[in-house]
Amino acid sequence: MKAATFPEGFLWGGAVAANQLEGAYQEDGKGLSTADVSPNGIMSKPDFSMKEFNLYHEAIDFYHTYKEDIALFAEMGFKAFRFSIAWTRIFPNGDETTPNEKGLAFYDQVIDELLKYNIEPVITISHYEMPLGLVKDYGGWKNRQVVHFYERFAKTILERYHHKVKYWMTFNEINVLLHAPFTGGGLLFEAGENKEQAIYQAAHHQFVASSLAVKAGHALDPSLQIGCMIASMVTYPYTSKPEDMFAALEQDRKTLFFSDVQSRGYYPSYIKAYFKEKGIEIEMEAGDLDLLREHTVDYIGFSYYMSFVASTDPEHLKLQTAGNLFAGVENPYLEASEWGWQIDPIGMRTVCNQLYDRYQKPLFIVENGLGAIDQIEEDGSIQDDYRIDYLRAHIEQMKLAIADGVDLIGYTSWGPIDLVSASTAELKKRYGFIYVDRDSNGKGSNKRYKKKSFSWYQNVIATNGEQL
Ligand code: BGP
Repeated sequence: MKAATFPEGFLWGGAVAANQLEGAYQEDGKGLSTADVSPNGIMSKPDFSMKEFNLYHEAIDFYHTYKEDIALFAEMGFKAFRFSIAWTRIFPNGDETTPNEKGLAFYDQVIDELLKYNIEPVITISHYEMPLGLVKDYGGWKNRQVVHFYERFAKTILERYHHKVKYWMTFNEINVLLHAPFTGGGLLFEAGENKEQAIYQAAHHQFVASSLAVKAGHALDPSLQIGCMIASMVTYPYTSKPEDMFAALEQDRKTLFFSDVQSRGYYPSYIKAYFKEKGIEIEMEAGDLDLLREHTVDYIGFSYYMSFVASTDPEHLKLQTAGNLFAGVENPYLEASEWGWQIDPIGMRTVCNQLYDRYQKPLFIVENGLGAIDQIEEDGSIQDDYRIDYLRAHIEQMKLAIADGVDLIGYTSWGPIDLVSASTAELKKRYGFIYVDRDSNGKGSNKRYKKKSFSWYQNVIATNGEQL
């Protein structure tokens, strides 16, 4: 094993998203978001009538418990905490010209609470939600006007917090737009509409919006670090058949296309060839391509949960497994979580190397973790050794990636406190070091308990990853 250590100042911590933990979905002037009409998670059809029970509405009530929750993160020794700002707390319908002061006041308090403990706030500007008003009145990200509403939102929070917050991300898992277009872009389709055309047009609008946010942030302070964030989806060929290898490469390009544009600043030739083949034409305004080229991201943020497999053999294609947002071909060498996500720590080292080879920019792993069912014992303890094993194995591979020469600046594991899942809208799928007594029906005391992994992670951070 190569000798490796984590650099000093490595950003250990946890990551969450507003809609998955805040609750208080109509408090202090907040408007409805796409998450508020998605009771069954991001892959399901929205319920505009809002008749179905929606766990996101109350979530784990972080809006009211942030102080005690942040105190627990501080006890674990967090150096960083990644969270998103609910767009609808700041611009309830999305197209207002003045922000909602009460919404900003909430994030003032969250940020100050983090700084009190020397925890670096890391902000995702948009994480899997947008104002429902922008969907109903404008058609979501299909519409160019949404770029300007996003720009106003991004500028508002950048101006307010740039003195206190150095690390930003423009869109969570931007590539998920291809797989969950309503969650990723507020997109709904008419019968017969060319979906791919609409999705890539929306992606272009998000790229422009992302560059405008980078531009605005750097104008305020050139030392701000503004990154992209992709759901990494490294793909293995099922066999060494050259056809399988090429299929894997093509599948990876569906992900890397997004970081290519955001980090290199131009549309790669392979996607132009693909657009040509499919008859996809992207409408652009004069100056768009300059903007993309001039305002690229400072670092590559990504989530990593699992790897994927590609095959061209119809027999192999039948071997499906569940996964982060879409099913794929099962990998016979890997075990899977209770939700069918295949566990592959070495894949994380591979992704780190691939992304660093490709972009030569700092990497930030901003999500990783194991969603599992936890049991409270009679003495109130939660023995989540399976979670510790998962995290340990991944952190070991991160260490090796650093030894490989990768510039990795931080690791924020997903859901340090149990929260509502994005893909299935459940609370029984838990990621936390902190257990929340609330079930998928919203029942329970909402009390917090420390799991066994709590003190384990505390020691990992205290020893800067030396003791796993
Ligand atoms: C990512 C999302 C997160 C998060 C995580 C875990 O795709 O960025 O919001 O929820 O996956 O997924 P899930 O909650 O479905 O288990």
